Amino acid sequence: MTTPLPLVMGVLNVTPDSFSDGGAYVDPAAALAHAERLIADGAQIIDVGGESTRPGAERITPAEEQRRVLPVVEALASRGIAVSIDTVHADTARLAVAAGASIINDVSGGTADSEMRRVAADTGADFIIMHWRGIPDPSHRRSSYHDVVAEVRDELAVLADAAVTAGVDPARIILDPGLGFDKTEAQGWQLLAGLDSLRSLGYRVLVGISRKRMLGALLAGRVGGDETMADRDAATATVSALSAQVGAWAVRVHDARSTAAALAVAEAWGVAEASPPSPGEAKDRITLTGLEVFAHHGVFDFEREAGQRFLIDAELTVSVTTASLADELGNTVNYAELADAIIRDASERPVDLIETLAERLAAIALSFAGVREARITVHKPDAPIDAVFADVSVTVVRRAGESQ
Ligand code: PMM
Repeated sequence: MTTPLPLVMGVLNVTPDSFSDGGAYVDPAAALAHAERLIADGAQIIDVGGESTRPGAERITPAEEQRRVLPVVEALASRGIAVSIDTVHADTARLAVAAGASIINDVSGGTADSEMRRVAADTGADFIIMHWRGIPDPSHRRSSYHDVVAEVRDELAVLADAAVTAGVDPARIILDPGLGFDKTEAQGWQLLAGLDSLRSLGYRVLVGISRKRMLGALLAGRVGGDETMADRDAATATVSALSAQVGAWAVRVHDARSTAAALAVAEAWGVAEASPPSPGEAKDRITLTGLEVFAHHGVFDFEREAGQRFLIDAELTVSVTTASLADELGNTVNYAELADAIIRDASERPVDLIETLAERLAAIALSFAGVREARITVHKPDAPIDAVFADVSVTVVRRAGESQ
């Protein structure tokens, strides 16, 4: 996997009647504490919503929505937290951005309020365009599609074009297939499997499946007893990992911790896939740091004459298996001999550049039996620089059998 991992957008519903966490965070102090929990668990963005889009939820006035969300947005933004405002109201979006939000998350994709696109354009905020056909209808009267993937993609493309025509920078647009919003469970899975098609429009893509009914329907009968929110969080985290594999920009989740764990797995898997070790390749390390040498390297005459302190770090990639199995020093790199060899070489034959010295020391490290790779850092902490500084160093990494 070469694409970056999706960002984790933590859901903060400041509503008394939200889909899955209704009522828990209406109090601003509780909302802030929950946001901090989400961040500690691995969220990078907090999506603040004041009006539930749950079927049958009470619609509220923009003024009431603003009363709920603006203090929370302001408090989070003032703590340096990236905030997204989940609203279909242009006024709320504008005030939230003024209070520090950097993303407008409109589940109506800019269709519910005729002013929304203009606000997105004027504020320059990121603009999430979600696909919907109205407040979710559990009886799925509006869920008829011939080809849900193509239709959702094409309808989102039209909404994105409308936003661009209104002056929104295309780089600010994020598309969201709107899982659960007039899509049956089967259509939701088709949309996830077809995320590549949505990505082909060239915009960033957000996935919002967290705790939704389609997960409940999937898990019923697949887990012992009644399925729980924890089961839905585990399933959400799995979707997050799979979304990482298709290059989603972000995942919107209620439980950041399980998704952060799943993304860590996706990352490790992707890294290993991108650079598979050749069979039997060593991955063990022997590391020697802060080896002090007094020597006369440098471009100035006074450096050559007076000499100064150099500190050297050496990290060798080897296999220690044979040595550890036999517990036998002769089967590994003797670090005392390595230190002697480095000190001997570094204190002799002065050169102008620590680059040259690092190169030379890497060759010495590679000359030890079994060393596959040498990473050498030469620090020159007392270098003649007319400024206060902590350290200056050069690192070279050389592999056995590769000439640089
Ligand atoms: N789902 C909900 C609310 N806002 N925003 C985006 N962009 N995508 C979604 O899927 C989405 C959303 C409803 O879920 P909640 O009540 O759990 O927040």
